[in-house]
Parts: sequence; C-alpha cells; structure tokens
Amino acid sequence: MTLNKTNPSKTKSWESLQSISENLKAQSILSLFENDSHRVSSHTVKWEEFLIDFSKNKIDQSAWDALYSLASECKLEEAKKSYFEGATINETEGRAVLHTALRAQNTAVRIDGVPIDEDIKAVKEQMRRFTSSVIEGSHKGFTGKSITDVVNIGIGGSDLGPVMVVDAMAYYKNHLKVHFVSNVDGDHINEVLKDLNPETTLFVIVSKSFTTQETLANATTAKKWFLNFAEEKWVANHFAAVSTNLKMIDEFGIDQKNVFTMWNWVGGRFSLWSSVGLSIAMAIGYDRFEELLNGAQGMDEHFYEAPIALNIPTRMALLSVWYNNFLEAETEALIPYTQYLQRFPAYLQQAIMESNGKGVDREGNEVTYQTGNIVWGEPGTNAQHAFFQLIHQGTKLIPVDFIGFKSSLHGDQSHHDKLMSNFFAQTEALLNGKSAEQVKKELISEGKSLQEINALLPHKVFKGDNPTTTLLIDRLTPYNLGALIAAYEHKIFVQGVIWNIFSYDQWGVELGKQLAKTILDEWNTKKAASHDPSTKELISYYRQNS
Ligand code: G6Q
Repeated sequence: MTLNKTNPSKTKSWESLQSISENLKAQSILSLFENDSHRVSSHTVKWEEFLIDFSKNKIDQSAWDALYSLASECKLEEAKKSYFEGATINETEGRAVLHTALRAQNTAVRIDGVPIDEDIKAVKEQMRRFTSSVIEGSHKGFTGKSITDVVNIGIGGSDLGPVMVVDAMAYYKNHLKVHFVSNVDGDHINEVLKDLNPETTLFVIVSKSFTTQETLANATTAKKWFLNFAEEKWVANHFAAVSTNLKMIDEFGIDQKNVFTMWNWVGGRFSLWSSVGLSIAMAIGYDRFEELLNGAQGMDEHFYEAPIALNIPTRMALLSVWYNNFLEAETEALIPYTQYLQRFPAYLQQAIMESNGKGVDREGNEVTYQTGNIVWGEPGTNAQHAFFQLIHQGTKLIPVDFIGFKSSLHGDQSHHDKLMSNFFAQTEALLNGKSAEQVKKELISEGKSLQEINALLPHKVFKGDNPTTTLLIDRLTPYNLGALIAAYEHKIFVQGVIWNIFSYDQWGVELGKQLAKTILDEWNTKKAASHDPSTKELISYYRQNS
C-alpha cells in the first residue's frame, strides 16, 4: 500500500485553517490563556517520563481540531500503517522505510515475502559479540594490545546520528575513545590520526553504499596510514565495516567477520539504530545501545497507538504545519538545555531538512504551499548569549522547542537550578514580553531623565507573544534519548504525509556530487569541461594559486 496522494491545500480542513489563522493572528497567546482557564492541562501531554506543554503556542482548540481533521483527510492513520508494515513508501527509490523494525522486539514484517526479523537479530548478536570483545579487551591489535581508540569513518547519515548519540551519552561512556571522521577535507582525518597509536586503533568504515567519495577517501587514507606500521594481514584486526555493499568491502580488504550488514530499507539518516550504530555500542556498551532502541520502540508504540490529541509526534508535526503553512513561519529553533545534546540540532537538521525539503508532490507536481521548515539551534544557556536577541526582539516568527531535564546526570543541584531557572525564564519572557509601562517604571527607578527614557524605551520593550513548546523529561537516559529521537523521526513522517511529499529520498544532494566529479575528472585528465563564467574563473584562480 503506497501513500495516499491528497493535496492538502485542496482539503476542507485547509480552508478552515486559513480562516482560523486569520482570526488567531490578531490574538495574543496571553489572551488565549485568559479565555481558557484549563489551557495548560488541555494543552499538555504526558507520556512515560516526558511532559510536553504545548500551551505557550499561538493556537487554540479550534485550530487543533482542524489540524486533526487535516490529518484525517490526508489519511494519516492509513499512512502510519503503511510505514510500520513495510510498504514501499519511499516510492522514488522503490524502498520500504523500516527503521522502526530495528527497534521492535519482534517484527512480522516481510520484504518481498522474506521475513527480516532473524536477519536483524543476527546482526544485533554480531554487534553484541564484537563490541564486547573490543570493550573487554579480548580483541587484540597487531602487537597483542587491546583497542583504546575507535574511529568511525562515515558521512551524513553514517556519521551524524552516531556522533550525536555518542556525545549525548558521554555520561554513560566506557574507557574507549571514539572519534569521528566525516569530511573529505584531509585536515579532518589527519588531525585525528596524528594522536592515534596504530597498535590500539580500530577503524569502523560506515557506508551504506560503500561508494561515497568522502568515506572511501578517508578509509583509504586510514588504511595507508595503518600500513606504515603493520602488515596487510593485520587489517583484519584493525578495520571493520558497516554496509549493504558486501562486494565493495571485500575489494577494500576488510575481513568478512568484521563486516556488519545493513539493509536498503533503512534510510541513511534513520540508520543509527542499525549496525551504523556500532560506534555507539562501542562507546556505551551493547546493553545501553539496546536501551536506546527500547526507548525508540516505546515512542513507536505511543505514536502508533495513542489517540491524536495525546500523540506527541503527531501534535509536534501538526503544530509545525500550522506555523509553516498558516502563520508564515519559515524556521523553527530547537534549544536543548543540556550540553550533552549539543549535536542534536545538527542531527535534526539533516533528518528534517533532507527529508522534507521537497518542492514536488507525490504526483510529481510542483507544490503550491510551503514544505520543509528550516531548523536550527544550539544548547541553552549558551544560545541565550548568542542569537536569542533575535528571537526576543527581531521581526521574525520563530517557534522554539525547549528541551530540558528534571535532573542532571552528575547531580550538581546548584548548577541544575541555575540552568533550569533560565529554561523556564526564557519561555516566560518569550510569552509575556515586557511592556512600555514596565520599562518606563524601571528607567525611572534607575534615575534616568525624561529625555533618556524616551530615547531608550522602544529598545527595551519586548513585544512577547513568541511561541514555545516545552519538553520536560525526567533524565537524559539512553531510553529517553531513544524516545526523543524517535519522536522527531515520526514528526518528520507526519509532516511529509500532510505535505504530500516523499520524505525518504534525497535526490537534491546528487547534482553537486555529479559536478564535483566532473571537476575532479577535468583536473585528472586535463580535459576542460564547460562551466558558467563565474565558476570557470574561480577554478582557474584556484588552480593557479594552489
Ligand atoms: C541520508 C543520506 C546521506 C547518506 C550519506 C552517506 O539519509 O542518504 O546523508 O547517509 O550520503 O551515504 P553512505 O552511507 O552510502 O556512505
């Protein structure tokens, strides 16, 4: 069953949302609180250790109801079934989208009639054995020493998920040092290699296709570096690979027993749950990797079963559609109040923008409405000292997700209270703002003259009425992190369903790759290719001066 091809802008609910939005644009969020004494409880969803407060958003119940109808007109429930049951919902690549099967305890899903459950279990078992042998030290390098450093070589989906999770789970980490090399920039790999001991280093080459220029270049450099110190036969102890392309791995010379398969039904940017997460399992141990998977599975079940009004990912998605398509917001910010999640916005930038940055609908027509929202962010409180000025007093509507935790991991309550007082204060300030009267009173009490007050006043006023969603989670555990990531994954899915686009392909990254190949070939063969005048001039300047 493929996805329905409903044009959302032709639905009845879309029309209602347009008129509701006209009415709501004129109302402040504060007035919505005044009109509804139960607003906080009716706009808050609780699930396991998550509490999501949607009440500080510019939306009322009539808009929520119309969004729920929109989801139904766009056949969200049917789409969810197709997603979880392994239908070919990635139509343009002819693939299912089954990262959910990787975290299910058991799955009855079959691909082309073939069950996948046993394959998933076998790879997980291989991961458990391999990571345990490296962590416990029984896996030895070429001089008989145990491994101390693991280098994940991969890019995009084969890098961003693992690097984000390894960073986020630093508190749970074991003794292994885990490094990530992604960029084809030789300075990246050379910076990492310069501090490594080849006797105790394990390289994990992660590439679903095993044809990616960056990863192959870095893997080749790593192997060359290693062979300066050891004979070829020792590559088996120091290199592992994750891929669907077993033939190419063989040509690269990696021992079959260190090869971890993955499948075409796992999209790159959703692959951290597969063997692509090998470096995560190395860093925190296989059992904690399983806890991460269990958290994602918990969220999968919630997403699949919870009624729409209590469904966290669905409400997050519909809210984003509301801002994007009816209140003309172009971007959304995401501010985790924990340093551990510093890579979370970057990870979600790929997941969200590569998935939903599409301008053609599921019938191949150009869309006539906005799709893929722009996502950005940095951890708080750092972000407050950087770009929060624009959110508070700039001219753009920027809905913000605030993600915070009830307890810190190291248990320093004094720091945590300071952090969380900022967390709550920011959403409060964004909502309430600061009126001219308040500012005037303050300036008077500071002893400012009338002239000074008049000059300063407009600059110190905060209009407020800036929407935020608060995600308050008990603790940053592997389980809760898995659930949090899965919530955003399903948000992406729901948005794609509503927008009638294909979320799981990424043709937009191909053209640049093709042209880079043309330019490189041109330099290697010394045969000029044609370029626009600007690019031609720039290339010639580069070639003369480098
Ligand atoms: C993700 C994309 C992309 C991909 C990289 C690496 O969904 O497909 O980011 O992960 O291009 O691809 P390989 O894993 O095939 O090297």
